Amino acid sequence: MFTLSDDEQAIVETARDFALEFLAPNAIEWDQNKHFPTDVLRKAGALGMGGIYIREEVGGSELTRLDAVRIFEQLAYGCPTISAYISIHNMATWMIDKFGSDEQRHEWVPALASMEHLASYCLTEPGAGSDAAALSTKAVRHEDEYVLNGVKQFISGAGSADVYVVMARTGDAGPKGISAFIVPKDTPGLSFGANEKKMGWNAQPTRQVIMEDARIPAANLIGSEGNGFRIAMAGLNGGRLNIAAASVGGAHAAFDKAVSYLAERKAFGARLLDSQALQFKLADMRTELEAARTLLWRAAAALDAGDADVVELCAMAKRFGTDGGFNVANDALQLLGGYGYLAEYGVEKIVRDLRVHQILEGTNEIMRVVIARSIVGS
Ligand code: FAD
Ligand code: 2MC
Repeated sequence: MFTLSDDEQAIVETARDFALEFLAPNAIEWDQNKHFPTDVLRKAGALGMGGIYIREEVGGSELTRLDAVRIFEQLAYGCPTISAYISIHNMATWMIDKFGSDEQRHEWVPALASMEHLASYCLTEPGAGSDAAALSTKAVRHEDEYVLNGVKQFISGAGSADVYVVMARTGDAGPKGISAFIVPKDTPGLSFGANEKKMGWNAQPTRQVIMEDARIPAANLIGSEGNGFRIAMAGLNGGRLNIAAASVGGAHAAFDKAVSYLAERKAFGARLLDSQALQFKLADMRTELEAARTLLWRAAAALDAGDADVVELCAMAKRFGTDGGFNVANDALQLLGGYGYLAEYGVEKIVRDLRVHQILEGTNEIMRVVIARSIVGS
């Protein structure tokens, strides 16, 4: 498992080359200009990165979750924000491919897998974040339509995405009253809030998704009524791994920048890289990254195998990888001294981008809730 086959290596190299050619040279500018590079996303789609673990029959690449975490790590080496958006797009697309009917899969997935269309995942609401099963957006069936009313908060890609996978209440309070829907962008009654001003993740928009009597065909229900929360959570298991992979990739880029800087920078009559104190810091950072990657691969293999402990393993890998990735990037910033604080060196941007990975796709406190429940039972 830890030695890649030629095919697996080629997949990693494709993602790496793409990140170095199209993401890394532009990442600082996109951050500063708050530019969402949809043209570059379509190039990623052409390489099969819009449907990494989607079935080939509907245009996907049908790779494994292990391939996916390796791909997202490489993409994040170029830009964590773009890697993370592509991950969210893959998560929403997978939910349709995995739980949708054949008609839905053939109607929606091919254009998503190629990234001709972009997807957003809509779970969080202003009044329901960590306690996602408390969501209050309503979907009421009227003959052959559902009418949706409610507001989704913090939706990545909103306004630019073409397809919104929306979790809404069709039944009683709690997780069993929730259903999942495909809501196209041109749905009457669907609108978007302002692009949020954020600390990081500036190369992708974050907006409210507002539904006011938004009418969609009843055929856009994914699976059956009452299954939406399980579908949403199943999507998040892989999403959590990919977000942690994006933390590891971003942190690795910051680490490499720190090593290069220390090799050039002279102080007290020697290269800073010759200081054993700083070498020890680098040794710890490198160890953190390897440990995070190893746990990620372990959890991804469990997801591929459908192991019984996959939920808690994904939560562990998310918690460990996003905390470790942030800490390594922040340490890299420190190693660059004052230059680490300047935008042009690219490290402060990585720190800002990685900070939110500790909050979204389930906060790291919620990851501890999930892990703890697996220990004590609930
Ligand atoms: P709250 O739930 O209000 O939590 C506040 C604090 O309390 C946190 O520290 C939390 O960990 C802690 N806390 C809450 N409950 C417990 C508990 N039981 N035990 C211990 N601590 C607890 N959501 C989507 O659906 N789609 C998206 O595309 C999306 N993109 C996002 C992009 C960005 C940039 C951001 C910032 C968020 C995004 N989110 C998205 C929302 C994200 O998932 C939520 O912000 C997150 O789940 C936390 O919810 P909350 O913000 O309401 O915090
Ligand atoms: N995988 C598969 N199934 C899951 C699951 C998971 N990770 N988590 C829960 N479920 C199932 C669970 O097994 C149960 O199924 P059943 O009815 O068959 O027994 C059902 O879902 C309800 O689960 P719980 O009883 O555990 O629900 P509860 O309300 O107690 O808490 C909790 C669930 C806290 C774990 C969940 O609300 C959660 O993960 N909160 C965090 C929300 C979150 O991650 N938001 C991310 C938004 S997306 C984002 O940020 C992006 C950037 C895209």
